[in-house]
Amino acid sequence: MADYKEFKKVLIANRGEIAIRVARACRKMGIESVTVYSEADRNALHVRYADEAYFIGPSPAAESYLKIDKIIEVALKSGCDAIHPGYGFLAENSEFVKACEANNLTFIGPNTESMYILGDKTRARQRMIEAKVPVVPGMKDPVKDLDDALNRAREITYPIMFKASAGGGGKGMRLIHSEDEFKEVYDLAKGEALNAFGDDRMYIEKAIVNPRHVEVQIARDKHGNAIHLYERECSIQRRHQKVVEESPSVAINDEVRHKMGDAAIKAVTAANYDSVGTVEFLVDKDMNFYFLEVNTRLQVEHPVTEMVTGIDIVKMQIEIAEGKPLSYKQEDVKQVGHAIECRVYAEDPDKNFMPSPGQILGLRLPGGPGVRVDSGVYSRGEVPIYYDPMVAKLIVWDIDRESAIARMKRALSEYIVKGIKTTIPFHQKVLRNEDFIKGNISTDFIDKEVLVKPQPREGSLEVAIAAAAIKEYLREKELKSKLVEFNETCASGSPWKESGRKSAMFGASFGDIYKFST
Ligand code: MV4
Repeated sequence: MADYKEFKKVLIANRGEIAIRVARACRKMGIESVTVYSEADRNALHVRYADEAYFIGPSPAAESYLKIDKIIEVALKSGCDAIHPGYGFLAENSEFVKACEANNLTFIGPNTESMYILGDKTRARQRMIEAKVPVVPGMKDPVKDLDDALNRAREITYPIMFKASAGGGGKGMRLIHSEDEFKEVYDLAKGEALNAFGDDRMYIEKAIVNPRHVEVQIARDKHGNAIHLYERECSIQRRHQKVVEESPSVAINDEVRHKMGDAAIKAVTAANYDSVGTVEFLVDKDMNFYFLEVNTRLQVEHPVTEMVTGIDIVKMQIEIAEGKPLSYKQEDVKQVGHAIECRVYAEDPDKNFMPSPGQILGLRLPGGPGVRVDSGVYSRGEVPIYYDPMVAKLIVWDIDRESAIARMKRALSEYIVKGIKTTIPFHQKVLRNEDFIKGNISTDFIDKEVLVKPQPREGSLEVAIAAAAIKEYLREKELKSKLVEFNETCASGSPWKESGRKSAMFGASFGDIYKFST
């Protein structure tokens, strides 16, 4: 009985590396891929990779990648069966899912009902408590008023986390140490939540001190079959942006690992979830784990799980959307070796991670055994200012953590990006850090360990730095446009050879492209 529908053509409503990752899965599966692009992305790599690409509007995401009507229109006109949202943009927008359904297009992701349950943090918590998934000790319902809040906080005991029901991913969250502090920030926090989410419901959780962030990759099909693909350790974050992820986590043992996997399956089953997804947990120093939230999308860090399990998660996600039953049973899923991912951002680690957009003047990607690069950019391509500054992910696999760290160091030393600043040197610093090497990492790792250099605090200083950076950006841009003109007048053969030949004109800027930094 074939109660599934194989897709022939899929629209990818995203850009950059993830659009390419999805298009690769499509090509492997014999599915045609259609991408969309904004003004700033006319020459983007995802546009060149896909089988077809359509212009959808001006550079700001609100006028292009977030335009539901426009994306649906392209999907219908180009004859697609389904839409893959990637991550970010429309990936967790239930209005978009409804628009897909209304137009007979399959949304490659979960059903709207499970998205609704899991999208609201208090609702998700209630569901998990009913399903007996361990949650952080705290409230089941939002606070009524300040008095109620103070009473509940006294029962839970300080320190507490005051969280927005509509928040998530660290947004709308405050750590509070005392009753006095709570009185002071109560109205402020509610105002911020209202402003950010249009919803000021807040609830209280006991604060877990120096927690680790460990998440479990799951997959559940439309027939009720569910598996987990083990965990990812994501404690190395900066301002709730993950920087390095790995699998397995050094924070847990096999017993806890299996308990977490089971809890994750219980969590998604309780929400009648039907796609691939991620269940986030906090882990305390005694290896107790607590449910935080479910990410109802394909995640940036999915490759580390692919490397240790050998499972193509995007293919699995597409097959679930087609209505196929899972092709793996839990006992078929093995976690082998160790994988690490470094997210490469177009940011300047020496200037407080300020975005560093512009033209890439030279690019050399690492390779060799156990190395994977999911990159959304190419040499001479532009990194626009309009979108997330993550330009690529470097993922390595090796037999154990120590070897994987060595392999990542080797791969980072091969990775050369010219023209823009990236977080590659920062990753090299993290990988040399003694606590990281020992696996001694919690969510305050970066602030505590790596950013030892004091960052400017004063407003005037920050403004001065921003002004200097803009000036530098404009200067470089001018230089680059001259360079492109020059190269275009004598374009022939490989651009690499060409840039090597012309390097004399621009001093050392190209001369060292072929040199490794080890
Ligand atoms: C917490 C917590 C401590 N106690 N909840 C941040 C992301 C969001 N998903 C939840 N977060 C946290 N929730 C309680 N009850 C600490 C964090 C947290 C954190 C979690 C994971 C990774 C990095 C973090 C950085 C700061 C705070």
